[in-house]
Amino acid sequence: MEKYEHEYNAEQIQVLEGLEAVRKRPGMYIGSVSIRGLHHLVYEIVDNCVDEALAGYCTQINIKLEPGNIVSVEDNGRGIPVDIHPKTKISAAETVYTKLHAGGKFGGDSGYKVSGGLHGVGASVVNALSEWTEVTIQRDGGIYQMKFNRGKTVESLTKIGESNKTGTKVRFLADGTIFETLDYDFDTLEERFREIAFLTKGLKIIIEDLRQEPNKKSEFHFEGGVNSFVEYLNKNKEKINTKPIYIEKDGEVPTEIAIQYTTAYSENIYTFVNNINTIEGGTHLEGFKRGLTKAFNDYARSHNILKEKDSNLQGEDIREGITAVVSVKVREPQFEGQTKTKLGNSNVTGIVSTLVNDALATFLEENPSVAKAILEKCISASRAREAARKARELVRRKSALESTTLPGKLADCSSKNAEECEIYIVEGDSAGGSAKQGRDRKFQAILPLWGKMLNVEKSRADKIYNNEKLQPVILAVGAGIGNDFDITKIRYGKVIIMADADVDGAHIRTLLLTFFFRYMRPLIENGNVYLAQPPLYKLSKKGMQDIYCYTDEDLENSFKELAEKGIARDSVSIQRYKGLGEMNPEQLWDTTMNPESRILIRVKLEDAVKADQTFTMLMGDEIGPRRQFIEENAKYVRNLDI
Ligand code: 28F
Repeated sequence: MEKYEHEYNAEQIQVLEGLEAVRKRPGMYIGSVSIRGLHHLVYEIVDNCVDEALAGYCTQINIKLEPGNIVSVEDNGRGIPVDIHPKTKISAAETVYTKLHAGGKFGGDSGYKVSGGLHGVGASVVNALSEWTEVTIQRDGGIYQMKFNRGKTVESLTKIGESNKTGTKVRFLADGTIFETLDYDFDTLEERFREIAFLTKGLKIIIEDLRQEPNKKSEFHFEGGVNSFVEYLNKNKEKINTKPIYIEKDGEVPTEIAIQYTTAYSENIYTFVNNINTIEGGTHLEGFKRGLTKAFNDYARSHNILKEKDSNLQGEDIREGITAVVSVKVREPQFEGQTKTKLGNSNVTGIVSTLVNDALATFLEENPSVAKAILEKCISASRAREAARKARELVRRKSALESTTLPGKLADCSSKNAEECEIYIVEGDSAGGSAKQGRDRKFQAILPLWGKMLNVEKSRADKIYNNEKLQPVILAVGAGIGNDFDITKIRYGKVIIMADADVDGAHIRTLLLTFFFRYMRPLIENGNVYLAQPPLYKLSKKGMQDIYCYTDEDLENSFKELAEKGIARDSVSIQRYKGLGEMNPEQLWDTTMNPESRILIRVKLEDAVKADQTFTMLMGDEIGPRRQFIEENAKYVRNLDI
């Protein structure tokens, strides 16, 4: 320990050790030191502003990305208290910035902290991981400021002026020796702040990117709260109830819910606890589903829509086509699950289900035409489910008769070790033929697709089971679909879509991705889905080894390299590949299938909200947005991140 630190009192030394721990193992506090961890710093600071908004004192947050990757966050709340703590002899504000978990300590009992990131570690962690931090507070008639370097106080809180306003402003430069990058992604931050604004009714959030010209600026302010969120999610869908059903209640577990049915078949329920997206669901989601199922069944019974002989509608029937946002505030949330995004607090289930049941019962009584429209859809969903069950059984029985569960067109691999196995899904028989001959049959299986295209956005499960194009895919992957999908049963570690680099290829790619997204989502979440990347060009010249180019940029670079070797552009012949079928088996192996030399793009699911919107738009009815998307994204297919 350095000498001067002995001059501080014991408590102070502990503080310094605390923040040293953060710098030693940053991943423990912010997850990682990648761009995700970097963004986490911003979220931690903004969360403190949101807490102040939830307490009822802050109406606006301004976030700026300044040149040099400095982040500035400002709120118009009460300002962090500046009075001196009698025990530590330092100001409350400095304590918040230098004491590990100061936020958490003030939480729970005092009830102050309800918002907060996954790690909920607060401002001191941001301070510890920043080259410098500067905090300016307006409060009690004054302007106060303090400064830190890598978590250590450089200037204690000092009054630097007078002011009759209140608020807190923090500027920091993340530590470049800790983070892999300091290059914040505006779109990612913007998306998160939009979400926070939806979840915090009335709060205005402004984010600006001043790092380059032209500057960017987005402003989010939703008086409708989660209602506006649901309208945003459904903006490209055809609605059944034009105005979302809104449920709100304060109390032990403050809850805000919006529900809107669409004519689509998928179920989109987004749940949040203290503004954190609980991707794995949990007790609040259970409560919501329970209340929803009960309210609709009770209404259907009492209005004789379900007759005495009819069995109850099942939850999944009632959730067909639903878009809902469920936001709860829980004082001491217990997060469980693989990614700690599943709410565990067991009292929440009953509270939410009672609220949803009561509120919906009232709503349905008061809005009989909406009730009727939704129930009609539920009933036809229930019939379709029954048909799907029969179709599924038929598929099972048929495959049992054929004594193999595998489709006839599949050229399977010899290995049975799913981890090393790959399946190439190929459109067209000629490309399928080349792929079959070119592959390494030990671990590579080929499934050529044929038959009529089905738009899964517009079809229910029974049609999908029976579709001649998708059925072989389901059987080959071997893990079922929908609620029955079981990722532990997949027969291949890599599911690779191989399609031409043209419009038809893009179509089949989109169709299959939509299918995987809607019916085998864990496959995407788990990172098992890939896109093969066939070359666009071949350069050849007598006596020179052929060069394959995968993009136009690749092509230009190759020409440059050749020029350096004294080979002129017009002395080489360029072949532009229009389809996979133009390649012979060896070429296909060398360029697209050989693990040593191929390029595979792994399909990631970073943001389910975005993916849902994209698929709805790409496969849905509205033509305008689709055309716009294709025009905007045509050039960027290489970085496909759904
Ligand atoms: C740009 C970042 O951090 N804003 C904050 C407050 C307001 C209070 C507070 C914060 C409670 C007991 C410490 C004020 N007056 N923006 C921010 N605004 N923290 S952080 O209190 C924190 C603890 O002492 C605040 C009365 N109660 C709370």
